[in-house]
Parts: sequence; C-alpha cells; structure tokens
Amino acid sequence: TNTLVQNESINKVEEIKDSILEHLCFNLGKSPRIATLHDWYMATAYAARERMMRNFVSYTEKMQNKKLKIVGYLSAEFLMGPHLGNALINLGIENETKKAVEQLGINLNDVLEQEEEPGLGNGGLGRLAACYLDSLATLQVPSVGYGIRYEFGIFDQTIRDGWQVEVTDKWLRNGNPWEIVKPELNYTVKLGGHTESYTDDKGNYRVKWMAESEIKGIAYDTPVPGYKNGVTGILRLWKSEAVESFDFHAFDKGDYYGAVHEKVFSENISKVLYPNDVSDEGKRLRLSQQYFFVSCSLQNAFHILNLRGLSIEEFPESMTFQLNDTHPSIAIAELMRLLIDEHQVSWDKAWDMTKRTFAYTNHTLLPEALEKWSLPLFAHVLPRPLEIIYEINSRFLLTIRDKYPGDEDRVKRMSIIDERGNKSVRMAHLATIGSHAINGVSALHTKLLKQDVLHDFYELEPEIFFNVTNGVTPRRWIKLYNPRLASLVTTHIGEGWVNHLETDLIKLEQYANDASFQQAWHDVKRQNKTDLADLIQTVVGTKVNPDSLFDIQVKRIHEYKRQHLNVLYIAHLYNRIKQKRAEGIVPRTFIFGGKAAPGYFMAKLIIKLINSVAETVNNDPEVNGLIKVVFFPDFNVKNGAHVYKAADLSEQISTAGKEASGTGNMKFAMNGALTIGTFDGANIEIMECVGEENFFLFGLHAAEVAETKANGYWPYDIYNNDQELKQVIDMIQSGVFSHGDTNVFKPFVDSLLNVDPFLVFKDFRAYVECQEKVSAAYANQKVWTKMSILNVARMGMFSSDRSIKDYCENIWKVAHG
Ligand code: 26Q
Repeated sequence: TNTLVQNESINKVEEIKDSILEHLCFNLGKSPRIATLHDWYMATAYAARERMMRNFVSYTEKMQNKKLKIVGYLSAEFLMGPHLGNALINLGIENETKKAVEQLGINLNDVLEQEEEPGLGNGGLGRLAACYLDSLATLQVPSVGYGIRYEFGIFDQTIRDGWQVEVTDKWLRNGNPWEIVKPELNYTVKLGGHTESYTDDKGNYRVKWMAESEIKGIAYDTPVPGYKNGVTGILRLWKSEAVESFDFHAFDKGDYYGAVHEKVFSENISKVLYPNDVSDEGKRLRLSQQYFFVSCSLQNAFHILNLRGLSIEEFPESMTFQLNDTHPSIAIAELMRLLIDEHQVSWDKAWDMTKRTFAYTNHTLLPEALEKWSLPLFAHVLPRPLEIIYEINSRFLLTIRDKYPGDEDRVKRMSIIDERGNKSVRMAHLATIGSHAINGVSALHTKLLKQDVLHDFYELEPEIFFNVTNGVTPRRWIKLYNPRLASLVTTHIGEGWVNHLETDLIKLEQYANDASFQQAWHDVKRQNKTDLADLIQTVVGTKVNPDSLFDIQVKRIHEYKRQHLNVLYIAHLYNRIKQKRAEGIVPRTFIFGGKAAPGYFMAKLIIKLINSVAETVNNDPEVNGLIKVVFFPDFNVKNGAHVYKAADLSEQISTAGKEASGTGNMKFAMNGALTIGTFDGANIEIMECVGEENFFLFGLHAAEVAETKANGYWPYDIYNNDQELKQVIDMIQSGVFSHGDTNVFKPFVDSLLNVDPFLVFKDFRAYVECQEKVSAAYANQKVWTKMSILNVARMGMFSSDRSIKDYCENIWKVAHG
C-alpha cells in the first residue's frame, strides 16, 4: 500500500503541475519562460480554486435541502488573511503543490509571498469571523458569511521618524483570483428620502419609502475550504454599483455628467473599511455601508428561500443570522421592513419571525465603544427603518412599563433611543431586543455583560444570555504558520489534532517531562526565533539575538491594551542598566506590532514612544545588547505568520474588565508561548486550562478596577510613592528618549499623571514583580520548555471548532459534523 500511496501522490503532483501550466496559459496568457513570480502565484491560486469549486457547487446544491437550516454570519469585517497557503493545507495538497512548483523551477514560499492579503477587517472581530468560516466549513455546517467587498481594506502602516503613517491598501491592484463575481445576484438598496403612507386595496395601512437614491449590490463569492472534507463554504461580499435606471434617467435629461456623478456616489458605499475608531456618530457613509450589506444579504436570503421552494413563514426555520457585534444590527429593522412592506406580513407575525431569526454577539464592554448613531443622521439616511425602530421601541417600552410600573428611570435606560443630550439610536439595545440569543465572547465578558452593560436586559430575560468563548482555527494558526511544531506534534500524537484539537492535543502532556522531546521542542522554538530574527533584520534593520527571551505584544494599539505599561517596564530596565543595577536581567527582545486608528492621537503617540525607546536602548553601548526593542511595522495576518510561532512570552496585559476576550492570547499560547497576563477576557480561561503554575498572572481584578475608580484614583500619588516609577516617568518627560525634546511626550505623561484612565500606574509594581518571575523562570530552560509543552497540550478548548459547536448546539440549533 505504501507504493500505492506514493504513486497516487506522484499522480497528484503531475495533475497539479498540469493544472498550473494550463491556468498560466489560458487565464494569464503567459508562457513559463516569461511568467513572473506573480503569474505563478495566480496560476497556482487558480489551480487550487479549481479544486474547491466542485465542492462549492455540490455544497450549494446540498443547501437546497429544505430541512437544513443555513447559518448566515453577518459581519462588517472578514479578516481572511492570504488564501493560497490555507487552501493548500485544507485541500491536503501542500506537499504535492510544493513539489509541483519545484518541478517548474519555483519555490512555493516565494509564490505564497506574492499574495496581497485581503485586509477587510480591523483586528480581533474581523479575524474571528474568518476563523469561524473555517470551522463552519470544517464542521460541515451549511453557512454563508455575508459582508462588504471593500475596495480599500485596513490601511498599510509605515513608520516615518517613529510615527505611524497610513498608506491606502490597494489589495485589488493585481487582481483577485479567489473571488467569483455573480452579476445575476444583485439587489437594490434604498437610501434617504421620505416615507408616505397609504391604504391598500384591502384597506390596510401601508408605508412606501420614497428614496432619495438607490444603489445596487453585486455578489462576489469566495470559496472557503473545510479541512480535508470535500466541503467548500461561501464568503459572499457585496460591492456597490449604480443602478442602471439612474443612468438612463440622467441621459433622458441630457445630463451625462450628472449620471456619472450618481455612479461615483453609488460606488463609494463599498469603497473603504472604517478603522475601529473612538466612536463617531457622524459617519454617514459608515451607516450607509451597514445598511447596504445587510439589506443585500437579507434580500439574498429571501431569494434562497424561494429557490428552496419554501414559504415566507418558514424563514426562521430555514435560516438563522448571527450578528457580529452591532455593526449589522440594522438587519433587525430591515427584516421587519422586508416582511411588512414587501411581503405584506402583519407586525406581530413579522416580529415573532425576526426575533427567531437573529442572535447577537457583543464584543465590547467599553461604554464609549458601544455603537450609537445620531438620530437626525439616522432619520436622514434610513427614514423607513427608523420608523420601524420607533415602533419596535414603543411596543417594547410598553412591556417594560407593564412589568415595572412607575419605573421611568428603567424605561429611559432601556429605550433604543437615548434621549439625553443629542438624541441617538443605541444599536446594542436594538440588537438585544430583536434577538432570541445574545452572547459574550469569554466567561468574564459574559458575566460583566449580565452584571453591568446589559443588566436591565438580563433581568428581563436571563434565559437569552449565553457565553461562547472565542476560539481560533488550528489549521491556519498552527499547521500552516508553525509547520515545525505541527510536524513534531504529529510525529508524537498523530494528525488528529488538526481538526480535533479539543480531544487530541492533550496527548502531548505525556511528553512534557521527556528530555529528548523537550530538546526537540526547544529546537523548534529556537529555529522559529531565528526566522523572525532574520525577518526583523531585513524589515527593521535591527539585529536581535535568537537566544534572548522573545517578549511579544502584537495587537491594535489602544490605551486599554496598555502597550505603554510594557514600555514603562522597558524604560525601567534601561534605567537599571544605566544605574549599574542590571543583575538578574535576562537578555530580552521586546517586540511590538499593531496599528493605531488614524484619528487616535494617544495611540499614535504610544507608537512614537515605542520607537523612541527602541532607538535609545538599541544604540546605547552600555546596554550592550542585553535588551533590544523592535517595532515591527504593518502587523497583519501575513506578518502574524512569523510572529506567534517565535514568541517565548505573550503580553496580554489589558486593564481587567476591558478586553472582551482577546484571540491573540490563544494564538500565542497554542504555539508554545507562556503568557504574562491580567485577569481579563479569555486570559482567565486560558490560565484555568494550562494551570496557574504555567501562567504569569498579575494585577487588579475587574471588580478592583471598578472599586479603585469609584473611590477616587490619584495616579500622581502612586508616582510620588514609587521611586522607580517616578524615575521612568521623569526620564520620558525630560527627553531621555527624544533627544532632549520635552514636548513630544508631554501629553502622554500628563494623561498618566492626571487621569491614567486604564490604571497603568496602579498595576506597574505588580507587573514589574511578575516580569522578574518570568526572568527567573526563563533562566531555567528545561523548566521553561516543560511549561511551554504543557501550555500547548492544554489549549485544545480554544479551537474555533469548539466555539462553532457551542453556537450550533446552544444558539443556532443546527447539526454539525
Ligand atoms: C464601529 C463604528 C464605526 C467605525 C468602526 C467601528 C468598529 C469597527 C471594528 C468598532 C469595533 C471594531 C472591532 C472590534 C473588535 O475587534 N473587538 C474585539 O473582538 C474580539 C473578538 O471577539 C475580542 O477578542 C476582543 O477582545 C475585542 O476587542
């Protein structure tokens, strides 16, 4: 049988090679002689796509089965990362493809490097959606991911003079071989204008939306391969275009330029992804985007219903929609509108159907990050959906008044409309009221949702609250991006872990004390670190020592994530070295990566500070390479491939109660990094799984954070009472890291001394002490390696397969593989 398998593999290599050559000729019009690396990438991508399309078609066929409930995952963001490597892994043809391109004289890694990643998301929430699509396909759950085909994704980050400079992301410039446009799948979406009521021929009160403009959404489908199971799921993204009627209309009047203007307006809707900014109620285009993709998706759902020969009444049994945060929550009003205005369903029936259709995932506890829209803006852009929201709200508030007579305070708190100051629409309230299930993304987050943010709603309907702790896909985050570790693991426990992480990874525990396994484990990490060191040398120009402790914090830059706590520690170490108190410091390389929202001044200043500290520390001969600091520019999925696998220490140091879950924490831990972390988000569950003795915990608990603030927090006192902290702050203020410039970091220092909204000072001492423990532990490499093995072995529950099974069983009530 061995030779049989070998022959099969050889045949496969030939097949793939032929397929690549065919696509090079027929789709790219090139001969191998003149083909560029990018041409080879495109040809290989088409060859892989071809292998997914048969499954794609059969899966779509399967979805015609009337009895299956389809999951629609509505998300404004899908941060898919490069497709090719993942497709080869999930199709199970990575080795054969490697050989095939080698025989064509090309290196597969060079080919993979060509792919421009579709950065259609900001960070955690968008990447979560991508991991979930992978698991949905792997678990054979009939599903469609619905979103927006942004022409410009998240900006590319460059660093100039230590500052972040944003560059537009032109990810489509060289074409996108993964998507298939479906021009026949197009829907019209109304915007603006006003409404008119009338009585229909049966004497019913009806409303007509006289829109100011109409735009068209076109479907672009991207296949999502399941792991070695012959299943291909669908990511369906909507691109906006002008409706033809507007062109003709303008031509009638002879207004050619007016028609073109209309076209430009329409195409703008899906033009650009908005950064995860401090909440801005004034972004009209963002609201239009949300409504646009939601309306197209729901209209598409009615089309699918029709194709399957089902009636309108069967909608909630045939399809369920998950709202990825409030960004698509306008779907609740839109489904009501489609049912009532377009399908003549009664209010009560429509409301019952709507509630059964939607479930809502909350991703934030920060009050300032809860989505709100100014009422006048909402009325201007979406007059008819707003009327429906008013009606939903007034009926809802009746039930509240009924249940809590005289409690007008509660009514005000729970209303969808915030009547204080400038009136606004609270999208989290709409999402909660219109859903049959609502979930947080980690145990702590769900607890806090029930306790604080949505407490009134929890009191009203406790049974609709669920927890679904986030997860990440082991296909991309271990097998694809850490091949050395993956093959070491497979050699010892077989390859079942790739799609059964929950049950199989634990088998590694038996090798935790095995000296030769420990050595092999250590060697893998060491090689991964060398790879990253080389990349840093090339990209940043800094030489780092692969034998030093790689201490990494990569994530969006935000004050609540406290990159600056990490920086203060580095400055503290630097101070100790300058004062000749360096004993006990183990060689460390501090690596940072992450983008700041373009309008978030303090986040951008933190990037500048990291780069300034890096410049000073890295070039000081007294430091003599003992510590190094690196800011790795443009952190994204593609760069993440080199980062997680090389980490010794994962920094998860958010203020307790602020990070809903975190998912980077999981990627690091399942690639063998130990975590230094606060009692926050999924850190807590990670610690429970890997064991307290294998986790570096520090800092205040969420309740203590709230308490500290309630009792009046004076950061200035902490600064005055901690000499080492005072020295660090004074160094920054006095220009030690800024060539004597005392202005540049003044806003940073002032904010910490006067407000310190995220309790950096309060946790500083505990963090320093915890870092000392890390250093001591790292000094014993055998013990460290054992802890690393145990971390990985016990991370099984953080597979997104487990999360998706939770959603299937508790929220969607659908079967899974
Ligand atoms: C909202 C309005 C206008 C413009 C942009 C936005 C916007 C866009 C993106 C608001 C928030 C986001 C993204 C949020 C996010 O990524 N949250 C993270 O979600 C992860 C997955 O659940 C969690 O692990 C993180 O803890 C959470 O911060």
